[in-house]
Amino acid sequence: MSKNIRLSRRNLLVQLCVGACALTLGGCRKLSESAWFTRILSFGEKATYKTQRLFLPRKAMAQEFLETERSPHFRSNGTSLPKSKTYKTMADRGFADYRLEVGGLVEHPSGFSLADIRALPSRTQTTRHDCVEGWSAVGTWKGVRLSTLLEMVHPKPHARFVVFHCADPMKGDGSSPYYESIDMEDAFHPQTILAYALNDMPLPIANGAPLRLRLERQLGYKMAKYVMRIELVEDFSKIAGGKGGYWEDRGYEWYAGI
Ligand SMILES: Nc1nc2c(c(=O)[nH]1)N[C@H]1C(S)=C(S)[C@@H](COP(=O)(O)O)O[C@H]1N2
Ligand SMILES: [Mo]
Repeated sequence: MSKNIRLSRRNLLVQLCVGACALTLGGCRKLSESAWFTRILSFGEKATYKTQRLFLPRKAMAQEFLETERSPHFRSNGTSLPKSKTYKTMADRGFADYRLEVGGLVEHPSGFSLADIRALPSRTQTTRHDCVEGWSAVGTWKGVRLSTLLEMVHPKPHARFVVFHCADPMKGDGSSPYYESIDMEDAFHPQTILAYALNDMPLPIANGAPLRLRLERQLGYKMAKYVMRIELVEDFSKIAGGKGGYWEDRGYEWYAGI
């Protein structure tokens, strides 16, 4: 191979890297809530969603790490203890009467206790969590694949999104519970799990006990903690602010790919 070809190849690689960094940079910066930023964001969001759908194979896996690479401490962010009486009572009883409701556009709406969920086949994965506020942490998560639960309830053909309703009210008056949504492609991704353990211990309350979503190819705010109810829908425009998530209703991108 001539020197020239090697050089130009290197150049191309550098350019590809710069391009890739530019694509992910949006996810590294703390989001401003200003109107102009939100407008730019929603343009970038469409571009990122399309670019990722174009270049990444549909089932591309997020990087997994060794257990020895775990962060010494997996911090908590956002809610660390839901301010709801029902939740606190449930937590005091060790979540013995917790039931995950799965309904909406499904043939068999169902409820699952934690024991039911723990009895299903599990998946364990050590992954890096990236928060939009600029911190990351590596942790080992164990849980049930979301696809396993969905296959049990039989989604109807027109179900397009999975909505996660959480226990934590985001307003002082107890209203505006945290919520999130993902599409069916991410819902059936093998690394999309509902986790009940972190670093070989039962999931701490600070990290979303008894059950939290892990969605390894998107940013932290997509990974709903304290999941109480899962609803399959054709469209989320009638739920809360209509943008598919608590932070999305406040200007964050719906597809937060890393
Ligand atoms: N129900 C709920 N889920 C949530 C949040 C929240 O405040 N409430 N915060 C999100 C954000 S911004 C991040 S970065 C992660 C933090 O997860 P951790 O507390 O396990 O670090 O949870 C996400 N899921
Ligand atoms: Mo976050």
